[in-house]
Amino acid sequence: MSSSLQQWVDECEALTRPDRVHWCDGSDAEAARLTAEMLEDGTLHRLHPSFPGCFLHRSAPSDVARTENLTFICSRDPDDAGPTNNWMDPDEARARVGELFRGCMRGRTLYVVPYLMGPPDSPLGRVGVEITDSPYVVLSMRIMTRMGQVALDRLESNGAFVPGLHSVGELDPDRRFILHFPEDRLIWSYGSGYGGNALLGKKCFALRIASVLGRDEGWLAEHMLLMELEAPGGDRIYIAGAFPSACGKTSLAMLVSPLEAQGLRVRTLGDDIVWMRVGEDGRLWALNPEAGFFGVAPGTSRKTNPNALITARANSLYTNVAVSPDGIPWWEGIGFDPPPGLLDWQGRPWDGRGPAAHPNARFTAPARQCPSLSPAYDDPRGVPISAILFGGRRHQTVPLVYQSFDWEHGVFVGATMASRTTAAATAETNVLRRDPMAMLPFCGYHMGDYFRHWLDIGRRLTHPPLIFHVNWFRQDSAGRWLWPGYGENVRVLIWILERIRGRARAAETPIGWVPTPDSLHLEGLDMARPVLEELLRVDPAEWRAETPGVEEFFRKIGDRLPAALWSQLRALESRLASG
Ligand code: OXD
Ligand code: MN
Repeated sequence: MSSSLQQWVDECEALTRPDRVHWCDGSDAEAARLTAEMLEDGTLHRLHPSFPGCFLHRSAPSDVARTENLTFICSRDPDDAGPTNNWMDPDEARARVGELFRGCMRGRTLYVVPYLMGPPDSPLGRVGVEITDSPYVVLSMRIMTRMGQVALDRLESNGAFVPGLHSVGELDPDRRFILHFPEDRLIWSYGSGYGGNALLGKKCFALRIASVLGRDEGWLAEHMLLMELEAPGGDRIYIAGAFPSACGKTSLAMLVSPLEAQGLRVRTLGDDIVWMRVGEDGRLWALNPEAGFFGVAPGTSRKTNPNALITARANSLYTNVAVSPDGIPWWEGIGFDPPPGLLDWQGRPWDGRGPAAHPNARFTAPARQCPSLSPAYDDPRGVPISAILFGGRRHQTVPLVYQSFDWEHGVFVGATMASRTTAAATAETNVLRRDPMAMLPFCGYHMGDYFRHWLDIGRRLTHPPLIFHVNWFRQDSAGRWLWPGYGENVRVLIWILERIRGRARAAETPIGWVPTPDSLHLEGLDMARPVLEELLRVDPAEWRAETPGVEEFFRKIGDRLPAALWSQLRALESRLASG
């Protein structure tokens, strides 16, 4: 064992004063013992036998989502955190939150959780070690990462790891802090047991700290899904897609193609996080560092995402879903009526008023169980990316799909994307906010430097992926969805594939290349021509109304915003003026 790891564990033990220290090996026996203890103390509840190895967890009602307002980047220089992050002075953070950690594990067990992000033997793989007093976090990390001996083996050969100290504390939102020390590659999380706050391999390491590692070492850590599209004849391309939380990354990554009989099929590599590097061949190579899915349950049904239901049918944790008296999970949008005697997410008999499942209820399920998992999922090299998608929830203005003119314009498209907020974070929902590259809550450094890093990566790519923006959420004037979404999204992917092959037709508009109505493969889909035209419409007047918001956002980023993005904005304005 690495002496620096032992030393850090000793320091954490001295600070938090647990009754016991347990080093996790990730074994089945360990998981069975923790599960039995949590069933005993009521942290977990058994589900129906038709969900083997699955358990329900009900969180504290004030601890149901990521708390962006309590998440801080503690860089030495506040400018390195930039205007889009909360910043706390690192010394102040250590003093203030150190006080909360002092003695907080008395009466509890301190678990040491070594974990590997990325496939074993991948040059991009990284080790993290989480110290936590939550057995629910341990079981979740066992699903979401490659946990235990595999990580210790890797540590043995290289010694480097990202330490993360976590305690649920008192689960009090007034005593909750999610802290990142980018210079020390260190994470401290206190006062929450919720996935994005407490499973430190996920947002804290694989996005915020990894984005800083990527900046310093020349690669990218992104809030993206990763998927494979197989074309008739067996050709495969790989697509990465950045969408804000709870905007359908999981269902897109697990899409069941209605055109499978024609040889068009989608396979899954990841639904949330992608690490990407420039390959020696000048292409962008990507992998999913995670080993599981932490998916939003509400809205998941046999129609919207059958693969997710199958994936989470065994060996999974369900958090804050409703449940029938005999232990069948239920949530809004599951596709069948609530069973009699339903208990809501807090375990109370559901009275039919208000949501039964929390809108951010989750399943935590092993990737290996996903029926559509790509064989390339575990490839230590990752996969070469042919297309990058950016997208969000936009009810107006933004067409179903458009292609950027080139990489730099694509970076502008990603940098200026916006979306309606969802229940994945504790803040007002359904308000439009700029969420560049879907990284607003996850970029561990200054957003202007992050955009520059994207531009630099582009310069190193001799075969850059094409960049697209997609929007499944456009509505008509009566508020009805124009596009069916889910499996039918494959039709947009086909257009993208054909653009890559240089075959699909597109019309040049001020915002980029938009499909001509006849270039989309819509056979078998009942779509009236006026609806299609509305979906693809680019209205210069509506877009002119967008640009002041972009300008305001760029001004907020300040003088670290690359000049190239200002030029892109001015160029867009002039195309719109003549459009
Ligand atoms: C997530 C999120 O849980 O983005 O993936 O909130
Ligand atoms: Mn996410």
